[in-house]
Amino acid sequence: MTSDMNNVIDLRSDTVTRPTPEMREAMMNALVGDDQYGEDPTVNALEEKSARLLGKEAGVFVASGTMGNLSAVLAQCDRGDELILGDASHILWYESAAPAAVGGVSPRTVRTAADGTLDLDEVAEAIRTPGPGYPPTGLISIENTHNRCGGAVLSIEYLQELKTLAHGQGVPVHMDGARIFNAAAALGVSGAEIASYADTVQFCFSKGLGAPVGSMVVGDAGTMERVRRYRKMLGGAMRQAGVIAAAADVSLDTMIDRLPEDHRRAKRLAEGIAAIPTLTIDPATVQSNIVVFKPEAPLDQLGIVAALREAGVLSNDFGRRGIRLVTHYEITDEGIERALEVLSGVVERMLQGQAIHA
Ligand code: TLP
Repeated sequence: MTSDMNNVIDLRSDTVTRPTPEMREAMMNALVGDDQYGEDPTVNALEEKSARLLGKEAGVFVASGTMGNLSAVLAQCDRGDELILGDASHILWYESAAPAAVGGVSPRTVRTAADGTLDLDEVAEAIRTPGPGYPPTGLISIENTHNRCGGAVLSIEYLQELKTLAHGQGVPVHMDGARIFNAAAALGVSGAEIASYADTVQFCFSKGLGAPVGSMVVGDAGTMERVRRYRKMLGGAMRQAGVIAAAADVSLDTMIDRLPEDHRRAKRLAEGIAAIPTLTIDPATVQSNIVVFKPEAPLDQLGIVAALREAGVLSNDFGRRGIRLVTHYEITDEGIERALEVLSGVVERMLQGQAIHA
């Protein structure tokens, strides 16, 4: 059953996607074993396939993107180390301060630019020189695509420069690539090309790829051994996890190539929104499947989110950044057009209401 069939257009996130019939079938038939003995063939195959796909030595299947990011941070930072990351990054905003709270790793934030990049001079300045009073820089984390920056995609040139800077100072790079395949689709390059500029990458099966559960951390074999140990410590080592790995495997085979459809629909959504008075968005900035627009005064942002919900269109209040809409495989062309009609009706009614009360 899709969101459209339920008559609700759920644009809150691509995390809301439900498994496809093919995924459910694969889950039903999955070969399983005890993964903590390394005996789940479906998990083992998924880890190998994911590592291969991203050009890395090894992979570790984890329960969520948050667990993937955290175990990658713990594997590469000691307590008291600093983690350089953007002030708009998902790790900083939405992961319950996990690196600090769980790992004793101190976040050192650098401004995130509108295009999702961290200014390289600022990063260079943030990297510590050794000294007894300074916390060592353990890791630099970047996000690609960038959630709070409206799905912005980091360019290959930028990734190259960041890697050169970081490695020049002996600091590894982690990529929160929850949506790395969206980035690859947007740039027309392979996931492996993008991943080659980071030491570790976390990506999610449970977002645009439509699988119900799971993320993967990939990197060199030694670091992945450490990730596996931290996954256990975090309570994330599973048993017959092949049941969920089977759906993730189908997502790699069937969902990556269709991501450009989501990007096309996001673009159309952005263009439609740009044509509605008092809503602000530059469609040229929409590079992947995330659309963030800003209602201008006198429109009330929370009022719009509530009125949309009432009319069966679900969106996300994104604070000062505006309202976030995310396209995914359950959103059709008709869904986009209907969402635009509803949004334009909501705005029109609000503006009329304002005029009456003026
Ligand atoms: N993002 C969710 C919310 O947490 C905001 C969403 O709806 O977009 N990295 C990035 C870039 C993400 O967008 C997310 C989830 C995660 C990590 C965390 O993944 P999960 O939710 O699996 O822990």
